[in-house]
Amino acid sequence: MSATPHALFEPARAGDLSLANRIVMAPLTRNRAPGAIPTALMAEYYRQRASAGLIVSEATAISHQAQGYADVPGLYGTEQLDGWKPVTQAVHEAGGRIVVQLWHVGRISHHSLQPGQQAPVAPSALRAKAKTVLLRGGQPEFVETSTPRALEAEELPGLVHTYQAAARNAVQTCGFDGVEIHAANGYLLDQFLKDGSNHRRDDYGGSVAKRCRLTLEVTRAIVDAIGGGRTGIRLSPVTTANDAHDSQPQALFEHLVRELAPLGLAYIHVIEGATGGPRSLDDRPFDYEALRRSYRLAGGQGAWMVNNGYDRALAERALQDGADLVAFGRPFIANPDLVHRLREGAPLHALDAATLYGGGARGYTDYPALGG
Ligand code: 8OZ
Repeated sequence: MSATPHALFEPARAGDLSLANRIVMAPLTRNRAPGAIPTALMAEYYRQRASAGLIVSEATAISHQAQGYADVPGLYGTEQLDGWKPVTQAVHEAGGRIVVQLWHVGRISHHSLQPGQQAPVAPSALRAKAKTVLLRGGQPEFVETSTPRALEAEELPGLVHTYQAAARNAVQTCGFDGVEIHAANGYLLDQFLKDGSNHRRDDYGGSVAKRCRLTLEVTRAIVDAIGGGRTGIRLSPVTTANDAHDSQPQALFEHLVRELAPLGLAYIHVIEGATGGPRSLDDRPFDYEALRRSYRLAGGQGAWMVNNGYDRALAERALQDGADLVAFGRPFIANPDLVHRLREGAPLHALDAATLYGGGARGYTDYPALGG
């Protein structure tokens, strides 16, 4: 399956989804949903970027407890569900595809964002050496995360059900083409996967198999509700984000993808290296090819989506080396027509870091398309 140099711009499949090209807009947190309700401005933002083969929405909280940042959207209240409808409609009208990223932050939260101002939840009561973002007078403010409480084993079936309900609502009510399970970047599922954050002694901690259990239960429940062909998952084996750490990531993630293989997922989305940072880390080596091989040898047929610091040349090489889809993050912020620009070899606009998190149209929907 050797890809041609132009494969990036050719149609592809990811499970049930037919994509116009192999360029994916990665999930990007933008904090522009006051009250967790998606806005008309968000519909415009995503519509502008609909020439991506697939858009993965910004991380979206599956419950109030899942919230960890100011003004990020949710998928649990009627107004939130209604707010997403114009977003998916806008992307579809522009010929695009969009899945929603299902998010529970776990311990990466602040008690002021939690129901009843309570402690955030986590596999174990270990505070992350990490910050979250509150908004003060509309300006982002970085604050230390709060100390979490450990989830009781009896709470976990309800949590799985919450993920499942969000997935069902996403597809049936909001019109999303599918969902991406956020199991990366040091959030709840990644906290359960990795032994730096999971010190449990029950069936959800200890061995690799037990630490994978919650992520697999969530994935199976979602597959039961909406089908594997509409379900993707995002993993970050060695990211440094949010104090994530595991002593043996290769064994952990190879086990996980082998267990995911029979579920018929649309895609596996892998962040290579440190999220938004270096693609390889001397002190956290990882063999991504071996990971993909483990998945394929176990019968996994989902699209293999790679992410982190890609440009066109690197993306084409990745496709030749066996990846199916390439996710671009920050370049999509300042270049709504990124697909066109990559195809033409046109220069890319630089993003304005000051308008990344929070605010309105400035630095959000006012980046120009070429000739537009
Ligand atoms: C940047 C700021 C806040 C959240 C992630 C959802 O890293 C995020 C995120 C990124 O996955």
